[in-house]
Amino acid sequence: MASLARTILEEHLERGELVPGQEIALRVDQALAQDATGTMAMMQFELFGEDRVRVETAVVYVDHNILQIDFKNPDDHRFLQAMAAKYGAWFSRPGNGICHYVHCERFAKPGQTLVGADSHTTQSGSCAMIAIGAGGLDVAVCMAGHPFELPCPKIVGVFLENELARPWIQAKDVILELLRRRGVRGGRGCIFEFTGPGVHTLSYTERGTIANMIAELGATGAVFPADDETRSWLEEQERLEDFVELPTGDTGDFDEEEHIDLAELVPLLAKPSSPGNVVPVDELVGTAIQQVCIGSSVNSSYHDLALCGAVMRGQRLSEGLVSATATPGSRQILDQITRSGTYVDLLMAGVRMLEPACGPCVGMGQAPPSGANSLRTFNRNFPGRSGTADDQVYLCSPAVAAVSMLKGVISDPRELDPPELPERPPARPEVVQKHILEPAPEGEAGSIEIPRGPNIKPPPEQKPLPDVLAGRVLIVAPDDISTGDLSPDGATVMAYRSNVPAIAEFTFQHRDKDFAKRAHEWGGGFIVAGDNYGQGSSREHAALAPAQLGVRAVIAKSFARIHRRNLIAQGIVPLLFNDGADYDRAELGQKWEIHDLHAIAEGEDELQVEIEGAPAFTVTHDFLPREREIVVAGGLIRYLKEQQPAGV
Ligand code: MIC
Repeated sequence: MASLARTILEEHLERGELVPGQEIALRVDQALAQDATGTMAMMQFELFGEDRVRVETAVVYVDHNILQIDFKNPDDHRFLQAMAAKYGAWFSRPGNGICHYVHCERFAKPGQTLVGADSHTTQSGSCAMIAIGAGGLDVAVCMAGHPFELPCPKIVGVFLENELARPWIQAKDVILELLRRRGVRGGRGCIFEFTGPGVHTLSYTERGTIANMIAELGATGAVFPADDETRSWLEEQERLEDFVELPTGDTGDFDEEEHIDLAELVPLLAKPSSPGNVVPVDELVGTAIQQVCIGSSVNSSYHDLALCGAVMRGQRLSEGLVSATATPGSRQILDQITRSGTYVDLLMAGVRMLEPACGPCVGMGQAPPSGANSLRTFNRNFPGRSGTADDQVYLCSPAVAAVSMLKGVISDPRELDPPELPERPPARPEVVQKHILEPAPEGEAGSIEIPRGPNIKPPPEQKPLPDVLAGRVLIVAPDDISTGDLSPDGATVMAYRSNVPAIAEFTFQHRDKDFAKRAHEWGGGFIVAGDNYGQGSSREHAALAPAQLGVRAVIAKSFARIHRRNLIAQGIVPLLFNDGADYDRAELGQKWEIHDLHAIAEGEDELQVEIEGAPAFTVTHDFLPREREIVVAGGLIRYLKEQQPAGV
C-alpha cells in the first residue's frame, strides 16, 4: 500500500515516475494567488490567451497589500477583482482573511492537488491534500491548463506519539521541534506525511499550523490524514460532501522517518533572525521585549486567540511593551472571537485588534522600534521583514506570546495555572463565503473591462539566453539569503509588486543599498551566493527584479526550491559551484565569463567560468530534462512559446 502522499501524487501524475529527484508533472485541481503575487501571475496568465482558468477551482485573495496609503494597492485590488470575474476565478475580498486560512475553510479538499503563489500554500496539506507553493508564473501556467512540474519529492513519515500537554504546549512547538532538528534546509525535496497515533489528537487548525510552517524547512509540502477530525472540520464548514476516505497510517513506504513524542515537547522559540534558530524557552526566559504580535496564517485560529484572550482576561499589557497586536486568520474567526468574548478580553487588556489579513507578518504596519526585541507567533523572522532594518524578531507559540505579553519579558507559560477558556461558538461559514465573489458567467465574462492603474506594468519580456555570459560579480552573498533580502517585504516596497522596473530598485536594499545602482552602472552581472540561496517566500519578484537589472546567472552552493525554479522560469540560470571552495575566490567587481551555456540543452553538465587574472573553475547544475530547455530558451514563457507558438 502506498502512503497518502504517494497515493495523491500517483493519482495526479501526468508525466514521469515517482522516483525521488526525477522530473514529474502533476495534474492540478486547485490554484490560488494573493494580491502581492497575483497581479503579476494574472498578467502572465493573460499571455496564454485562455478565456477561462483551466483548473477546477482558482481563487484570488486580497490579504497582503491591504494598507491603502495611496492608489497603488487599491488599483491592484480592482484589477484582480475584474481579472478573477473575467477569467473564472473566485475573488476573496480584502477583510475576508488570510488566503491560507480562508482556503482551508472554504476550498481545501482531501485527495486533491493545490498549487499556490505563496510559499505557505502548504497549509492546506492539513486537509489531506498535496498543497505546494510556487512562483506566480508557474501558477499562471497551471491556471492555463498545464500540469505542474517538479522534482519528485521524497516522502518523510513523521510518526507522532502521545498527546500535546495543552494548553501550554502547542502545535507551534511541533513544527519548531522539526526546525530545531533539521534547520531551514532540512526539508528540501521532501513532503512530510504526518502519521502515528498522535496525529489524530491534533485539531484541524493545529495541523494547519504545522503544514504552514513546513515551508520554513524548505519542504515541498506536508500532508495530514483525512480522518474524523477532517470530517468534522468539513462538516462545520458545511462541506461534508468534500470529505473522502483515503489511505493513512504506516504504509511502510516512507523514504525517511522522524519520530516525535508530543508529550515530551517543551515550549520552543526561534531566535533572531531565522526560523531555524530554535531553542527551548528556558534559554530565553527574562529576555526583555517591547512588542508582541499574535496572528499570521500560522497561528490565527480561534483557539490560538482564545487562549491569549483567556490569559489576558482582566489583566493589562505589561508597561514595558510599546505595543501588542492580535490578528484573526479570517472573518469567521473574527466572528467567533467576537461572540466568545475573546475580542473584548484582548481589547480590554490593551491589545490592538487588527483586521483579518497578513498584516505585520509581512511588514504591513506594526514595525517594532529600532533594535527592539519583538515576540511574534508568526512563521518567519528574516532580517528586516518586520519593516525595521535592525529588528530582533523571536517566533513562538500563542501560549508563550500571551504569558510574555503579561510579564513584559519572554516567559515560560508552564509557570501559570491554565486559564478557563470560553466556550467556542460554532463557526458560521456564510460570514466569509458571502464575500467571496463568484466569477462572472462565461457568457458575460468576455465583456468585462480590466482596469489597469498607472502602477500596473506588463511583465517584462523574456530575452534569449546568450551562449556566453560576461560580466562582473555584483555581490558575494552569504548562506541563506532570503527572498526578502532580494525583494524586501513591507508596505513601501511591496506596493510595487505590479511594476517590475520600479521594484527592481529595491533589490538587496537591506544588505547592500548600492546593489541596484551598481547593476545599472555595470550593465548587469553575476550574483554569487552560499547555500540555500533564495529561501523563504515564493515571490518571483526576487527573480524578476535581478533580471530587470541585467542579472542572467546566479552561482551558488545550493538553492531553495521555489526560488531556484523562479530563476529558471524568469530566465536567470541558477548554477552550482562544483567545488564549494571556489566560492571563497569570488570578489566583488571581478570579471567573469561563462561559456557554452547553450550546451546545457544538449546534456552538458559542467561549464567553465573564466576569471580575469585568475585561474578558471567549473560550475554545474541540477536541471530536470525540461528545465535544461527552459533555461536555454531564456525562461518559461519563451519556452512555451517555442513549444506552442499559437498558445502563448
Ligand atoms: C511570505 O510569507 O513570505 C509571503 C509574503 O506570504 C510570501 C508571498 C509574497 O511575497 O507575496 C510567500 O510566502 O510566498
